[in-house]
Amino acid sequence: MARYERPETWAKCYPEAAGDRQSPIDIQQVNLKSLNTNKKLTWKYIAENTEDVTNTGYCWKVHVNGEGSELNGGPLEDKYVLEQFHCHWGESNDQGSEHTVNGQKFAGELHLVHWNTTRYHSFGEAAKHPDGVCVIGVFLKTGKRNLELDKITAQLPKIEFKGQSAKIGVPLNPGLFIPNESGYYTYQGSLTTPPCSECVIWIVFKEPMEVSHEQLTVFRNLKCYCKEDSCPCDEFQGFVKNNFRPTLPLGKREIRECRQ
Ligand code: BO1
Ligand code: ZN
Repeated sequence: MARYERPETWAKCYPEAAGDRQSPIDIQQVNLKSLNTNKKLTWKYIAENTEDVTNTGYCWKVHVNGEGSELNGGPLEDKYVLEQFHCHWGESNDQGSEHTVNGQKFAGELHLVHWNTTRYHSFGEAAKHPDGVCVIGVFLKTGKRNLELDKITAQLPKIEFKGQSAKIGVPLNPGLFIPNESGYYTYQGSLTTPPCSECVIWIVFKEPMEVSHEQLTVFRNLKCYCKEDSCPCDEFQGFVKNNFRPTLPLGKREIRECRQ
């Protein structure tokens, strides 16, 4: 994406965005089936492998060296490794999440993006297959300051402009963002930004993580344009906020619930 186009226009350039397995969705109680598995969902991340944080012009994104990380069990048949994590947020605390629950929006949503290393050799290859990617979604709600997230917000003033990156500099365990003892919802969907590939097994936790209003304010100070006036990208002004895609129809899909 050269610049942030409205989601309604994505399908012109990215035909998959008009498909019938798109994300996000509204997770409605009436549609839930229970997840029948005796495999517990488990994850392991290496705090030292969290590398740098980038202002993409659309969100902040932390790149991870997936070595030694592992996500499996629950609805997953294979082993997945962490590639990156990023957030979506609103201009105010009453919106910002991509998924909604019975129509309710949260202040934001963290996405931990994994790909299937049992079957595929790269993220790019995995993204061409229906079981290639697994994204864990965790809702953000305002409350206590999140100390692990502080390691990211501490860097954001250094990457005010699109395209800038900074080292995290300290070990950061993304597993600490995942709520303990929380059930989750799972369904088959897509990437929520172009190319909107229909390759994602979504796992959306029921329990939100708490972040402070001040931490969200730091997110909202990121700019969606480059520092150089000469930059060819055609975005000149504005802050990164409301970077969530509206929900799309569930269609014939099922949402399965794991009550924990
Ligand atoms: S999301 O988690 O559904 N919001 C999402 C949306 C888009 C991507 C990932 C997650 N995009 C892909 C890019 C790839 C890149 C990969 C990992 O992210 O299409 O080019 O390798 O960073
Ligand atoms: Zn996302």
